[in-house]
Amino acid sequence: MGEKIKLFGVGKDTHIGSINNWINQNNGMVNADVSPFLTWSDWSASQRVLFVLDKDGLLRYQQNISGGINDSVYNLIEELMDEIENTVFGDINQDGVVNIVDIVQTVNMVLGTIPTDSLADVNNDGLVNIVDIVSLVNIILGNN
Ligand SMILES: [Ca+2]
Ligand SMILES: [Ca+2]
Repeated sequence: MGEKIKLFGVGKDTHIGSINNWINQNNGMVNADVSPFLTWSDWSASQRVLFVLDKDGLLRYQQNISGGINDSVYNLIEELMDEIENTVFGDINQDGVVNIVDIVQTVNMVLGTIPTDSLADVNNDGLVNIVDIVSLVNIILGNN
């Protein structure tokens, strides 16, 4: 499995000269949003806003941290890590077991008959395809 937590910053490219201020002298990953700052606009961002997304990419928290980071963020991050730990690898329909139903659901995603879910990207390559179906079969057969 990949990293549990990813942190990255987004700033306006017109302020790239202040990148040391963005990342506070560390090697944090940043993305410079170019004019007309569509990412910035899409997220209704302003300076120093922290967004926390869950493993499904859903926004779980948003706060301006100019005055510091609220303690509840740390609790939320622990909760989100627990959600990841409690996820059964290959359990596409999230019923707690990996079986033929998960394969059928993934086949339907590959065929385009149901929307793709990132859970079905079993080998974590960004695609849901036959390789993930093979990976599921191997999980069920205990060959992984
Ligand atoms: Ca399942
Ligand atoms: Ca995949």
